[in-house]
Amino acid sequence: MESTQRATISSAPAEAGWSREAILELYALSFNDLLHRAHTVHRQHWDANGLQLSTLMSIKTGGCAEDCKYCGQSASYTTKLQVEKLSPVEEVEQAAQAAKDAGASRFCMGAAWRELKDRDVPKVAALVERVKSLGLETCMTLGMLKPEQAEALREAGLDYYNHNIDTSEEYYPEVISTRSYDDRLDTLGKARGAGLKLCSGGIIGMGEGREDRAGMLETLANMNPPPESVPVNMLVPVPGTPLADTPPLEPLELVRTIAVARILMPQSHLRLSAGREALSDEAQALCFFAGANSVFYGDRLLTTDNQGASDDQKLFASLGLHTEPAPAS
Ligand code: SAM
Ligand code: DTB
Ligand code: SF4
Repeated sequence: MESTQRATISSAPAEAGWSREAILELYALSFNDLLHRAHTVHRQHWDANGLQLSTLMSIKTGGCAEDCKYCGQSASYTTKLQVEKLSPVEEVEQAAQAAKDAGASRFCMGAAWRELKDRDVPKVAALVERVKSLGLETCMTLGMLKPEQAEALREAGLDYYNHNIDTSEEYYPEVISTRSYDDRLDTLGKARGAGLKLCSGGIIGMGEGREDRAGMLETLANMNPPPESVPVNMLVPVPGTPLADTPPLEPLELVRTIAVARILMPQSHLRLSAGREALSDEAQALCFFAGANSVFYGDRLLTTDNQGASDDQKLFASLGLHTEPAPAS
C-alpha cells in the first residue's frame, strides 16, 4: 500500500508541476511516512536545527477597506481595535533595533491598507531604508502594489514583499469579497517583477476543507519559483469578526500541512506563523520536525498576542534549536 502511494507521488515530475491529486495523496500518507519523508527533504536542504526569526510590527493599524472575514483590522467589522495612523520613522527604528537585539534577523512591517497609495511611497521607503541600515532583512505587507511602487520599495532596500493567497482559489470568495484571487497573484507578479523576494502563504482553520489546504499549497508550489518564504498561519479568532467562532483546527492537520508544504517547496523558508499561542510545545516541536524553520518572534503579531519571547527561548533551548543570523548584505 505504502509503496504504491510512494510510486505515484514520486512520479510527479517537478517540471510538470504538482497536481491537486498528488498533493492530496501526500496528505493521506500515514503520519509516520509523511513526517519521515518531509524531514528527509528538510535535512537535504536545511540545517535541521536552524530557525529563522522574524519580528512583526503593525505600522498602520485598522480601518481597512477590505472585508477579510478573519481580520480584526477590517472597517467592515466592529472590534475593540484602536485605529492608528502610519507610525513615525523613529518609533519603527526603535522597534526594529529591539527586535534585532532580541535575536530576530528579519523585521516585517504590516499596514492595514487595501493598496499602497503613491503619497505614502516615500514614507514607507524611508522606513525600509532605516530598518535595513540596522543590518536586518526587511519585509513589508502593504496590500496591492503597482509596478513602479514595487520598484521604489526594492530601491529603498526592501528584501521581501508579503502578500498571502490565504486559501484555495475556490474557497477564496467565502472569505473575502472585496478582491479576487487573481488580484493577489497579480500583485505577487509585480513584486517578483521588481526583483523582490516573495513571502506568501495563507491561513488554515477558517472552516475550509483539506481540499482547499491542498489547493493553496498547489498554487504556491507551482509558482516559478515558489515564494522564498511561506507563512502558514492558524486562524487567530478575533472577537467581532465573522470567523470569531470557527472551531479550532486539529493541530495534527497543521503538522500535516507543514510536512506537505516542505515536500512541495524544499527550498523555501517555511514559517509556523500566527496561532502558536494556541499550540502545545509538543505540537510546535512536531511542526519543526516536519520542516518548519521560521517563526514570528516577539510578544505581539500585528494586533494580537504571540507566544512570548521568553517562552520561545525556553522552547528553542529545550529542542536544541539555534537561530539564523541575518545574512551579511
Ligand atoms: N493588508 C495587507 C494584506 O492583507 O495583504 C497586509 C496585512 S494582513 C493583516 C497580513 C496577513 O495576515 C493576511 O494576509 C492574513 O493571511 C494574515 N492574518 C490576518 N488576520 C489573521 C488572523 N486573525 N489569523 C491568522 N492570520 C491572519
Ligand atoms: C503572515 O502570514 N502572518 C502575519 C504576517 N504575515 C503579516 C500576520 C498575522 C496576523 C495575525 C493577526 C493579528 O495579529 O492581527
Ligand atoms: Fe485589510 Fe489585510 Fe486585514 Fe484584509 S487582512 S482586512 S487587507 S489588513
